Amino acid sequence: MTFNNFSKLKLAYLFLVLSSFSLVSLADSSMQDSADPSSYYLTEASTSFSSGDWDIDDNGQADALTDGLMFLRYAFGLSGDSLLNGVISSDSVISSAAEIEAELARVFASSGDIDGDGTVDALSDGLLLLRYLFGLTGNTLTTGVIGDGATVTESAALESYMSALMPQAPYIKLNGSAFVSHEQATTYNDAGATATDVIDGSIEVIKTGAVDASVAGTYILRYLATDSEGNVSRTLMRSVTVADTTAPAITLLGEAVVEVELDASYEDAGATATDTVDGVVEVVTTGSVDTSAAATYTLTYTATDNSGNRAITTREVSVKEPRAEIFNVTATNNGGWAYIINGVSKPDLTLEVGTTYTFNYPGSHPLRFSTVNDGIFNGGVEYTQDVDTSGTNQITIRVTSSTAKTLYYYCRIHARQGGKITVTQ
Ligand SMILES: [Ca+2]
Ligand SMILES: [Ca+2]
Ligand SMILES: [Ca+2]
Ligand SMILES: [Ca+2]
Repeated sequence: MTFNNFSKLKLAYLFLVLSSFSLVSLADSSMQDSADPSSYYLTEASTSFSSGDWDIDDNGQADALTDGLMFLRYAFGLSGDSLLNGVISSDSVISSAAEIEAELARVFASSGDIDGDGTVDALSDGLLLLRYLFGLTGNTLTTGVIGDGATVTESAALESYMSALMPQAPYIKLNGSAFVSHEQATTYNDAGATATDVIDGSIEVIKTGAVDASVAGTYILRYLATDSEGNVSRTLMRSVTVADTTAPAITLLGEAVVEVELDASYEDAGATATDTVDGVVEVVTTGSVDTSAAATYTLTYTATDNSGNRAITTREVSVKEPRAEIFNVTATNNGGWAYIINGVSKPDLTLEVGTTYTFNYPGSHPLRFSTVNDGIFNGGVEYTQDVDTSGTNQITIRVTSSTAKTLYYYCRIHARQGGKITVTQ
């Protein structure tokens, strides 16, 4: 390699090292996705982690874009923010620049002189480590970075040296968030964790703890992995909070919009409610319907589960405006008197609740009502509830839900002149 090429390569690395841009997008890396503070959760201090290996930020593994770049920047003499910006794993347990610098100082002193020339140099030792952590081997590891005084120059020897300082315990990483809110009474599927080891590769994660999704509470799950040499990863935890946050489902019985005749009786069909956790839940109805006053009334149904989640639904009940109807009444004698109502002789009448009926009768045949056929001529009495006889040759009856269901109209003067009345809602 010419001096010119060597210099270009050095400058390119210098740019990479000093760049303040995020380096995550520049290369494939096992670096964490983001600096989400809830992405890990340790049971205890990571006492199992030794300092002095390439895992500078103590997240459990040595990565090019975190530990490797940190080592390189440190070798360039950077410190503080310019040393750490963008290169700390989100699951690192080291939080201060001082701790990182102390760890770097240890690694530098004990192992930093990778090529054995007696000094720790960014453009030789630093780049060797960065390349190694990127997975480069052979000539691609060593080209352009072995200085004149190097005593270790063969890639195999360099790889062996750096390999010995890779963290030996498995690296464990939680899938999903460390703090999970889970809806009670729904199936909980844990996202688990993954573990990798520099020697064993992908290894099994042992999870302890369980979530009972049917019972509200906070559950702790623990994850760890052990490699073939018995090295144990750090223990990660996940906190799963199971709670009922779903309101009951209310089922309205009957229609949501109801019309009722004036003065009719109204019996509400009500509503039922069920909750995913509490089962059948009581429904409280508020509001009322006054069928004697034409208006629209709102009934409100509320169901609350044991966790305080509340569902509300309503029904509109409209009481109709009053109606009126007039019967023209005459009388005829065909061997006995008979009322003619709207042209029909002694008809059976049907009267509806909510309507006021006016009978205009001839003066000599005063029409009256009774609950007994033919009224006073058959042992009955005159029916007067909601009946008005104050008009001249006129009687009105306001038919309500409390009006007798069967009535008879008769002439107060002549027997067997009337007929039957049926009252309907
Ligand atoms: Ca690390
Ligand atoms: Ca060196
Ligand atoms: Ca191992
Ligand atoms: Ca609920």
